[in-house]
Amino acid sequence: MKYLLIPFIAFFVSCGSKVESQQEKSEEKPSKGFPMVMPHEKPNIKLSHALERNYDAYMGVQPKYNELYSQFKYTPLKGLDYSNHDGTITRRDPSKVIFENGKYYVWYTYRHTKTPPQGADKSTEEIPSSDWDLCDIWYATSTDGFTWEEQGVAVPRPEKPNVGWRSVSTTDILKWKGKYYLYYQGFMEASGKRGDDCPVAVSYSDSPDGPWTPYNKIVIPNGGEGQWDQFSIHDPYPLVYKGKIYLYYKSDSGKKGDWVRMQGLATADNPLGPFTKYAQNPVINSGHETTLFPFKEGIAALVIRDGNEHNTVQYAKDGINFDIASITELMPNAGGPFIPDAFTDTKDGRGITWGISHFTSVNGWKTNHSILTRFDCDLSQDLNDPAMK
Ligand code: AAL
Repeated sequence: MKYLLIPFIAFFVSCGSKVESQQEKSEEKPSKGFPMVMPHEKPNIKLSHALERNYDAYMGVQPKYNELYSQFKYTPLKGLDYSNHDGTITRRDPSKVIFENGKYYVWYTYRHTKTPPQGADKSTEEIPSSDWDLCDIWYATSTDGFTWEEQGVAVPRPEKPNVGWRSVSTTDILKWKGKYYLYYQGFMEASGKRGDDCPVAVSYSDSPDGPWTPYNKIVIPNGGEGQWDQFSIHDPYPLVYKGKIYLYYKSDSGKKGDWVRMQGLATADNPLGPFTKYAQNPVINSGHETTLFPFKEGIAALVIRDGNEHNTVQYAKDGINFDIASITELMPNAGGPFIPDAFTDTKDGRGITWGISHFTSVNGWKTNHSILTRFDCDLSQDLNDPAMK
């Protein structure tokens, strides 16, 4: 008799296990997939590689929530003479903007030559090879950041054989213990004749209005034979961070027509050096010109023109290990931002909202002159923070 019961028992056991598995299933509440309303915090569900990146890499799940995302607006500068467009005058590669003595200051590459640039082969003592050949460092001041008054030369080209006798260009400013330092590229022959082998020189002053004393020594030398920064130390860009001078720079490695532009870091305890290059340079794998600023506890970078990661804003919590924080467009070439805390060794960088950059006019493939412009953006912790204006 009892054997007759076995199938009935098996049936009820299987139902029970079905009920149990349905219960288990309902307890598992199988994922409905990624939710319709994008959560701002990383959801506790299995994500695709791209969604993992979306939560782990960027500062915000969409650009509008990302503090390090911005687009850029441009405004011509009033007060500078823009009447000349024959290529004989250029203003380009502005420094960061500082605020001293109740006004803003900016320094930049200035060229006024008889002819527009003619390329390295046709260059002479008077004919420039490129837009940044036969240049001096000039400066301008402003009370509102829109209308500027050109003050004239700050650092002229020195006499031969001093560093920069051919051209001084692409300067940036450092304020350190009450003194001012202008770092710049010091060309010893026309750019393009391997004159891009320029190292970095520096002049110093007790006032942003000068007079400036050239140190007349190379403070950041070219890299050694075969090193990535052998041929050029461009766009010197000093900040004060972790109690030191963090000077970022760009180099062109590779060969003519196939340049690779990346950014390195050199640090020092004294503005006149010695500077120590970071052992794992380059620290940014893309970018042309250098634009960086303290942000929260780290350093942010505008990675502007070249390389796989051009058109990105990047961030390094330690000022060294950079990751992409956002992707953007129409970035300010050679941007020189106004950074209220560039030299305060801040532990909570406020960011940037405006600065000076340049546009370059190109005849065919030749760059023949550039003009300065103002850019505005929102890469700040608080756009309405009065300190950012
Ligand atoms: C700029 C900068 C450096 C180069 C030249 C002038 O974009 O990278 O300064 O030497 O071009």
